[in-house]
Amino acid sequence: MTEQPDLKAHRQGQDLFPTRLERKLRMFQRIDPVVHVGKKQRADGPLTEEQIAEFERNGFLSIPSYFSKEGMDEFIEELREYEQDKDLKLSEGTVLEPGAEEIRSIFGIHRISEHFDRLTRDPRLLEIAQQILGSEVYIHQSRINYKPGFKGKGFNWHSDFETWHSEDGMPRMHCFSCSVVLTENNEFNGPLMLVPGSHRYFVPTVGRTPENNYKESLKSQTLGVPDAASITQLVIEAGGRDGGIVIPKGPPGSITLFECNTLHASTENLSPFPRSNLFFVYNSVENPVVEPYCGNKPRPEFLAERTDFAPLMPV
Ligand code: 6CS
Ligand code: FE
Repeated sequence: MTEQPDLKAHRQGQDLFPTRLERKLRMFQRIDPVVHVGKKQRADGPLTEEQIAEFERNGFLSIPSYFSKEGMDEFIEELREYEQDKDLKLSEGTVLEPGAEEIRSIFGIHRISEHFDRLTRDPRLLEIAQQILGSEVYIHQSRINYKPGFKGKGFNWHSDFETWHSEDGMPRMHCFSCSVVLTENNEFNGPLMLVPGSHRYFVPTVGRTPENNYKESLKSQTLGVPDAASITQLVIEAGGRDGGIVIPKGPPGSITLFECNTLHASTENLSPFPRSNLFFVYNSVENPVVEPYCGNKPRPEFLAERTDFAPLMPV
């Protein structure tokens, strides 16, 4: 572990989370809270104290069958329609699998569909977001990850915050993702893999970010991947072969909340069946993005909200 970031230098303009440099920097301890409310108000919301404590300790919390399976049907139907929609396939926020015609992700889904927009503001999710972040919130990014059967490729190890900080200009760790399972997630279909406790460290990565990096990184990520030694260290600290990597499993309607800095990855989907998850990234209105810290021009708005930081209102 290296020395902590120099807060005095930060006040003079130095980046608190230096990353994507040519030289390797060692990981250091997190400086921001994980749950952004005091002990007293923590009970104010849908999550129990046990659940909040688990999220704080592990950097994620999975709740199987949070919504009913039937409640997910309308969303799955809408997805099937998107698969047939040629214009949508060509549009900027749609990412295809490397070398294939299959849809990998659709970004900005809450801007495309009223259904999905309403789900981001469903009190059952919105109140969780407010409870964890201790403030009003807005959507920094939304997406559907498709993972078609046989062809769905994986995502290499990364912390989302590392990308959102360097490429989008998200100042601090005051943000988390909510993944909603639309089709069962199991060990065969390329599920999300998380490293418990990894959110407590920031791992700087090596390599300058080229302009328009997102065109590559959303298909296959190479930059922003921590070095093998750091990943190994975090997995060993989390229990190594015994619990160092966790796969939340569950039927449609299950949710996983994971902190913006939790190390995660996923493998290919070699099962015959598609696996679709929805992601809503809730950011605190106190943490709106500024200019990207990597010095590049900002990524497009379908990847990162840059204009509308108005608090989400419940439906
Ligand atoms: O670059 C991004 O913003 C996205 N990429 C990954 C691999 N995860 C988070 C995020 O959606
Ligand atoms: Fe990610």
